[in-house]
Amino acid sequence: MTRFALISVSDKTGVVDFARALTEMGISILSTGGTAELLAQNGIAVTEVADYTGFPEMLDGRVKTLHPKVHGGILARRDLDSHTTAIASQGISTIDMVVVNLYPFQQTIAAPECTLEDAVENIDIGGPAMLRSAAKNYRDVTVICDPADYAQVLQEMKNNGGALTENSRFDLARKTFFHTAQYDGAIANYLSSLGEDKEHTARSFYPRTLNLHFEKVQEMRYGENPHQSAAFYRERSVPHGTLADYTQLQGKELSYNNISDADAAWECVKTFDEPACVIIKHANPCGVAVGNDPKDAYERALQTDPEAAFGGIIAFNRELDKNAAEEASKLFVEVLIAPAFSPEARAIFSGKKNVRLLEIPLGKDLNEYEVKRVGGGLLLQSPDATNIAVPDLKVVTKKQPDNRAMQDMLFAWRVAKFVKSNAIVFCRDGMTLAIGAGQMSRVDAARTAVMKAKNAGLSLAGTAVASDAFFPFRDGLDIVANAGATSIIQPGGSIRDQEIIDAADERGLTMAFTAIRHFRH
Ligand code: 93A
Repeated sequence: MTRFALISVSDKTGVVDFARALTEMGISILSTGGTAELLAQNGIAVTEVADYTGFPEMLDGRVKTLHPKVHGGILARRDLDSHTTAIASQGISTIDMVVVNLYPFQQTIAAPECTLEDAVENIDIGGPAMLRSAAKNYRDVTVICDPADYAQVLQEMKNNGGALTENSRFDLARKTFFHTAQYDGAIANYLSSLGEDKEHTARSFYPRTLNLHFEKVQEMRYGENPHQSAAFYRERSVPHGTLADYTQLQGKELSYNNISDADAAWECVKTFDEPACVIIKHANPCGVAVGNDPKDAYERALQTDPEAAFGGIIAFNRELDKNAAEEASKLFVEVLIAPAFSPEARAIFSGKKNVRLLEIPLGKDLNEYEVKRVGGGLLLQSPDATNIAVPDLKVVTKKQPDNRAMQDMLFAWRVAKFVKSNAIVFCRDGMTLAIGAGQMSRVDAARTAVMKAKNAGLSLAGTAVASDAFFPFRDGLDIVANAGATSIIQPGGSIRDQEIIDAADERGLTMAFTAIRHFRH
């Protein structure tokens, strides 16, 4: 019996070699216009679908494969006599493999000059119909929607007498329905992002309806607490250098809290250009420092709060080398993250089987949206992507900052962005000295930071302080000044700004406004 594969692809990567390998296994190829032409040019025997159906491609290609001879051949159950006789009586052959990838809708709409007409023409109808028919009939048909699967399919066919196992066909079917759902989701998102104007040209960043598609990476033993279940999902195309781009080199399975804290550590450390180290506990930094090298940065970061760092998550923005690994291995840590680990560093941690080592490429890409679940709903926002520099600051006090105060303020501001609100961060010489995080009042955030510095035996004399939002009253400012701070960086924008500026002048401080706020909840 002749076996048929139907191949119809927009992305023609690898299709010639794949089709050739199929023909060498005795499989006959049916194909659509452009794909058939390419295969024929490469010396592969191919029958055009139009010749097989006796029906020409029409309507500028809108109708190419939407024909009972195609869909009957895919959908017929081979185990039912009624089905096999029905197709035989109509001269329909079974189609045992469907290889389709779709019109590039997502790439089309990504182009800034894309019109609604371009988008509509790139909505594939026949392709998803074939994919869905084949996936539905996975017991008898192999469906391939991704060129990345060609090699594995061929390998399995060779090892398995020319056919895939039912398990593999099921996996491919599942992948296919995810793919067509994502494709339709992209179309729905696009159409519901269009404005009400006649031309539908204006597009909103936030569509009226939203389809999000994520793939499960793992289920955890539990969630934030042992009585909660949990799973981790990853986007189909992960932004380069974000947490989900990780490779785990060793260690126990990542937990829910590990992943959440590792994300905070990594997002913070990657904002620094110099060698930096960030130590996170319960989603807040408990030590951040830059240094001459990773070891130096680590030792400085650890000084802020060695008590809290116990069982923490540590991230570096440089390869973790032997020296830094030796130091970090003295502390009980849950996760270490770096863009690379030297062989010596790997060897040092190989004796500590429980420590999870995550390698993540350094990259500046961010999520398209930040997402927060609320009861029955979802909050979306763009990521907090701003980083300020010296020219963005407005010095509001009589006293001007010297270069050192300026650098300290910028460093403190960078860290404050990653501290849960209300946040007060004391820094000096590229390291944190005290962090007050997650307080319901700003004055308590200041008190907490000062108390923590005292506990750690650290002096706050001559420090810069960052406040993630404006001081509503002068009390918070007085507390940080009493503790020894000499410069303050904050957004400004309070109705009492003048009162706060006067207080800073009275205390002989220098203060700069950023006009940007960094709430983080
Ligand atoms: O215009 S369609 O929606 N109508 C169809 O009947 C149809 N059949 C296959 N698009 C259709 N296709 C798509 O054509 C496939 O999904 C594939 O992306 C593309 C391959 O066309 P060609 O082989 O001519 O390059």
